[in-house]
Amino acid sequence: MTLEVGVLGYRFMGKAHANAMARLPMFFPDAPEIQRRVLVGRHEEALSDAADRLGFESIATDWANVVDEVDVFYNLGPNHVHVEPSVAALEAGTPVFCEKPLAPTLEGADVMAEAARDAGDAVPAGCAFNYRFVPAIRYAKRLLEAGELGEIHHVRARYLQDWLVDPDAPWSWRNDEEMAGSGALGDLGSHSVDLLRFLVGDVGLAGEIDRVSGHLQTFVEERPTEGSSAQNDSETRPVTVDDAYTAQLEFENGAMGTLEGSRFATGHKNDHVIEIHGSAGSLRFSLERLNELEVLRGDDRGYETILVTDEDDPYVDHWWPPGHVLGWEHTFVHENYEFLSAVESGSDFAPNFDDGLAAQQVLDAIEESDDGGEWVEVG
Ligand code: SOE
Repeated sequence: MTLEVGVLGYRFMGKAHANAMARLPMFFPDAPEIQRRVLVGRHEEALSDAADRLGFESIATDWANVVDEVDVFYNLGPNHVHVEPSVAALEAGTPVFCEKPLAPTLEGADVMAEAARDAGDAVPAGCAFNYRFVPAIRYAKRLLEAGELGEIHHVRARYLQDWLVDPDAPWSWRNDEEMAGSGALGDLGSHSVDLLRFLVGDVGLAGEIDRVSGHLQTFVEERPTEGSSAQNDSETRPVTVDDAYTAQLEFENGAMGTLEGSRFATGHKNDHVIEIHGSAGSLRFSLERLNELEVLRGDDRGYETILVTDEDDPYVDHWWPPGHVLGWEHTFVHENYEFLSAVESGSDFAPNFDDGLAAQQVLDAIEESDDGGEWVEVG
């Protein structure tokens, strides 16, 4: 059976997922056969160009006409269009793959998770946290699950970018609370929270994040609209989200965590680092060196760098001979493979909408803590 896929959104994420779909038949021959059936967006001309480039058969300017016509619906639009089309698709019994963060608000994420539960297990609803599909991250999870780090005491994640440090960088939907929900917190923090939940969220490890203390900061309060510049007195729009955030976490089993995310970290382009310390060892992962995992065991004096590029490492056998490293785009191929396979077999996919909701609950508690100046319980 060929799965007909409809995709809403044709910019950054549209490109990343279309590229992944195109790679599947070449590198994952057991993946379901798919047809890039229809690309959905608002501006017909740009949409047509994108459909040609990304290999879609047709275009549509109204998602409502698409969600029950296809076998799978991808929601890759800005955060404020995540809720309505995803819920409509699930109500029509169409599996949904939605970009992160699941929704701009906790209320929206709740509605989406409920729609996914109502649709039932045979209709997978995935939240596209692509970093779970980095081979080194899955390798780290295996180590943690095997108890090789022992009892977990500290977890740390920082996700640093710098694309807003220039006050003249143009305003976009990502600077607007209505459309994005939050700033660095939702965009970058959702990845950090999800990875920590994925790695140490099991009851046998640190468990879930129980309570948080958060701090949000906006460094530049307004930005020029696209095509104008703050210097020449031109039009500006207010920035209504955070540029950066920090948080302290307490996990169910007593482990301590710290999070940091910023769009103002000069010189850091896409720098996501995870560190975990347990009673039997420590590990360190950096997205800038995503083929490596650093592991320190017992009382070793330093970290050993493990190259996660062997044929028995997760997903590597599908690509090149050992040592022929993978990149950022491969994470999308891996998640598309898993998601579409789940659609074909009508089985659950993780991360699902409940995982998206769980991340949103942590983000929401961080914001509430910043507002009230106190620790906040999650959920
Ligand atoms: C933001 O700059 C962004 O594109 C995020 O939206 C993505 O989720 C992240 O993977 C890279 O950075």
